[in-house]
Amino acid sequence: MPTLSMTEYSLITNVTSIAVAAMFAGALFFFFSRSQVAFRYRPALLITALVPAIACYHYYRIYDSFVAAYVLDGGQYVASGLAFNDAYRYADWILTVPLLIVELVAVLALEKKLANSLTSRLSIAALLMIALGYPGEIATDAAARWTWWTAAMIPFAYILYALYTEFSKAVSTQKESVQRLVGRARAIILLTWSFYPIAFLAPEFGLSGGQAEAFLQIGYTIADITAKVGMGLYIYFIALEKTEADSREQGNSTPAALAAA
Ligand SMILES: *C/C=C(C)/C=C/C=C(C)/C=C/C1=C(C)CCCC1(C)C
Repeated sequence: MPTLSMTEYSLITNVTSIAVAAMFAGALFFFFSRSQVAFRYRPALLITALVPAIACYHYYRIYDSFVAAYVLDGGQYVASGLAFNDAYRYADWILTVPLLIVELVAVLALEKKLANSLTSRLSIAALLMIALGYPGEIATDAAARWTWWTAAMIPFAYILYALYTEFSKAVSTQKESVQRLVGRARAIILLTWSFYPIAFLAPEFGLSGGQAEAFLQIGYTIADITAKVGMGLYIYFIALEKTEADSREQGNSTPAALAAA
């Protein structure tokens, strides 16, 4: 573990601590908002709640593991000898990244065959992407890091490609307001998910020591909050919008009828 300045250490611990709170709040919010949407969209919101719930647990472990890995020594934070367990992050991603795909497909209530095919192909690609990234994350030599990075970029490119081609076709039959919201949810995926492979390469671009550590930990954490809670909000908006549209089609207008539709 690289030596950290007081500022680097407190930035990392504060941001990971905020992540515990944000993930907890997101999980509660999405869980209880299920009652506002029609039955067919509730499984999507349940998954949307599970993602930050899983991440809340892992951020609690990340925070603890990080604090234990350092001791204050002469105005600086130096390695305590206890290892910081980076695997919590990857354990979290391997569960939550496929679930993020599942929630996005589920909320669209697409035709079953298409939904199953999109979900299975994209979540397998997500699993592969994380599994191939991990050996690179823990490797110390540049050649190994670049090799695993390149391997993980293939399923990553496939996911983005499918989201911008097949997925567009799949949502083209939906209401315009829904298409717009789906477009924003997809933009969140493109922007936040692209941050990870870039941050991963920070050491290759000359960042080192405490600076690289702070950049990576803070960057991953902010991207995680946006990709899970920020994206979750769009899933919630899509579910609300579709509930309203479905119910208008059926001629209902009271809020109770909307939620029961
Ligand atoms: C909530 C957590 C999310 C959305 C995590 C997403 C992670 C990625 C998109 C990671 C991608 C990577 C590559 C494309 C190559 C290098 C290795 C990774 C795993 C950092």
